[in-house]
Amino acid sequence: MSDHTLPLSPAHLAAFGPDFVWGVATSAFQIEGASTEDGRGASIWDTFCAQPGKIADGSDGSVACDHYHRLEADLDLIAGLGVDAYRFSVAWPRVQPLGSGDWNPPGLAFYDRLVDGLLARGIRPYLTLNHWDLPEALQQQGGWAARATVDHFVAYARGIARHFAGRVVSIATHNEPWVVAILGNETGIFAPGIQDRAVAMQVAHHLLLSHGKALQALRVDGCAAELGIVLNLAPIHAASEAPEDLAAARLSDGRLLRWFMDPLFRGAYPTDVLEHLGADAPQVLPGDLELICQPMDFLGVNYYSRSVVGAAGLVEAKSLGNPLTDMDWEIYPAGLDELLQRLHRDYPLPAVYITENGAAFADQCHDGRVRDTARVDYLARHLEASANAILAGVPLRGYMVWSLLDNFEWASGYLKRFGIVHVDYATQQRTLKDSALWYRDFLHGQHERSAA
Ligand code: IFM
Repeated sequence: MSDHTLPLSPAHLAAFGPDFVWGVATSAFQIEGASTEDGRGASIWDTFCAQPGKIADGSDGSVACDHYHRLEADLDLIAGLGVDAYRFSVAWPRVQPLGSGDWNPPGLAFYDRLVDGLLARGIRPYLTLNHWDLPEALQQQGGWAARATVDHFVAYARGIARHFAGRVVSIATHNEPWVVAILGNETGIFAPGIQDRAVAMQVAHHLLLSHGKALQALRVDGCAAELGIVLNLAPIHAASEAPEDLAAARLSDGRLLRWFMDPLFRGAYPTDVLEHLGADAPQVLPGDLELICQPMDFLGVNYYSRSVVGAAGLVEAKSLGNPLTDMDWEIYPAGLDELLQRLHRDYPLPAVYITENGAAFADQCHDGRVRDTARVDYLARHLEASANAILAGVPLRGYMVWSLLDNFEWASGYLKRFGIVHVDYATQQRTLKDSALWYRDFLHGQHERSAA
């Protein structure tokens, strides 16, 4: 038993309801390792990690959590938490090494073992097709900036959906297209490391287009899984009421949230952002926006913090007065409720899932125990905010903790720990942190309440 008490009120606990889906989330590149085994092709993240200075600790994804070789034990670990669902991603270059053409049977077999192992343990598989690890072979042909990549993605999506038909309950096309476009192609701090705003916006458009085309194709194929996309969203607050700060915050909201939500749910890009981009706006062909605006079964929302923006740029989180995580992200649970209610007000939402929420802290493992009180508090307060959103009418249907395991945190390497399970990278020993014990007890309580 964890020795934390539950800070949620009975009304908050009841808000979730018996069908609410509780889960944990990971992604392929961050945990699998085995990056050159069994026919896996290279991804853009393998290439990026190999470039000196790109990853804070000089590390890469070649071993990560060695999940590829520890699958059965990790599945038992997931089952032991009592979750309903496990959100994972398929590494495109593991199943289709060049991103088009031949499939790789050993790669597919790994995900067969994963999906069947989840089902055998009574856990629902939530699959993400693209969690950033684009096959390097496609990057060589222009990556997401090339329109041909859209059709390669659709073929990949169809192959995966057919292969796992009847076994996965949910398929998300992309995880956080803003990150792929902006951090990967405008600021260049993520793979593939390009610094070009026009390229970034073309990438964003092609990601959205590939989402819409894939959804359309999967529906034609009779895919029965719930279909949707996962966005990283946040409230953007203005640094002050001054008109120039308000305008900067509005533009920032346009680039993060409305750039993705408007075409997905309204079939149009926001005009203020298009005007701001000028010549850097993407090339959009007739019919593209209709394709992007497909009906969706769910919207996945990844929430970590808010942003405060002024005319001078992003206000440093440490000046805002709230506690920070180890990423220097402000802890701001009220932003989750605010965000969900705003989405509900502004868009015709399908079912919403919090597909990621969690925090990195500098955890220490002593005598087999990790006392990550701050993470327990973070999770509990965000669950409270989630319950508030449900009580306000938001169609929130599920919540997944990011992340099951400490893992490869992209440009931060292994320096930042997001897991509710501690990983000792030297031994690959897994240790349930207090937050995992707390989540397990919380879920046990929720399941008992539902059964009563
Ligand atoms: O680790 C990432 C994940 O891959 C995508 N969403 C944010 C997480 C924390 O940075």
